[in-house]
Amino acid sequence: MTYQYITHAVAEGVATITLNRPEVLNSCNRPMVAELAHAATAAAEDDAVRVVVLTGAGRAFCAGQDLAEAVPPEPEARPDIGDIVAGYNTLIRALRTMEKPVLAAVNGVAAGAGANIALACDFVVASENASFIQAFAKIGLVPDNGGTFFLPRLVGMARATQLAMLADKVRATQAMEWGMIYRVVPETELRAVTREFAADLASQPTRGLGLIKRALNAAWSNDLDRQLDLEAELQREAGQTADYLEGVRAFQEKRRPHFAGR
Ligand code: T3D
Repeated sequence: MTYQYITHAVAEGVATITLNRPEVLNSCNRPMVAELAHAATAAAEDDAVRVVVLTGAGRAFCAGQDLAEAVPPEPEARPDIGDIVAGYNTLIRALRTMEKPVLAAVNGVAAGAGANIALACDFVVASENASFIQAFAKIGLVPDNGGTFFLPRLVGMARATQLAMLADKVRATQAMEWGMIYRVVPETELRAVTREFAADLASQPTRGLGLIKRALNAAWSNDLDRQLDLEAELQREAGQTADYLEGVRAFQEKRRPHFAGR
């Protein structure tokens, strides 16, 4: 697939996907969502990729759905926007099910779908000027892209209701204090911190991290018995990896481990 609205580069185990419509704050039209889903799926399937970074070009991360394309100009129009949401769902499923870490480097405002794409990632590192807005209620819509799933789990029902119904803007520092995101860094340092963090994640035992992600995903719906069984199954699988042997040997030999990611 040729990308028109995003860029996608792979180097040293890190796939960087950049939303690239800065003139409209990287708001997503339909082809852009398809490109994002395609790039995320490709990164998931590529064994050379051990970490995925999602970020935005220009001053925003993503202002959500492109509102210029969403509604037809006819005054009586009642568009069926189900196809738009279906496209986003493919993206969110790819981000959540790929068994490798996904890092959102949020470089500015993340609104609507943009906020929830970021929250679907395993780590969110935001610059101090970034903010998160569940903009949906302002235009009569419902949070999508997993927003109604992730938000209550991340910040609790009271805050999730506030954010979803009032569409209050949450600044990066507040989001970190509420447990919505991982880390906040000065604007000028976001790029370097992201590069360093992604490189570090790419040197970790990728297979093991992927299995941790599978376990954490399942913990949202499993009871304790099922989760204990799943942990036993995944631990057996992790114990078969070359990285487990390397980790134990490195510990015994008092040296840094060199993980191959398998
Ligand atoms: O079909 C469906 O809708 C279903 C799917 C829904 C998923 C969703 O994501 S719904 C939520 C959609 N997003 C929003 O409602 C957010 C709209 N944008 C804003 O509220 C503000 O732009 C921001 C708070 C994000 C940023 O404000 P500010 O003051 O920093 O920038 P701005 O001046 O508003 O925007 C700069 C330009 O980007 C401007 O264009 P112009 O005037 O310079 O030519 C603005 O129109 C454009 N822009 C911003 N957001 C969008 C957009 N263009 C199209 N779609 C957008 N979402």
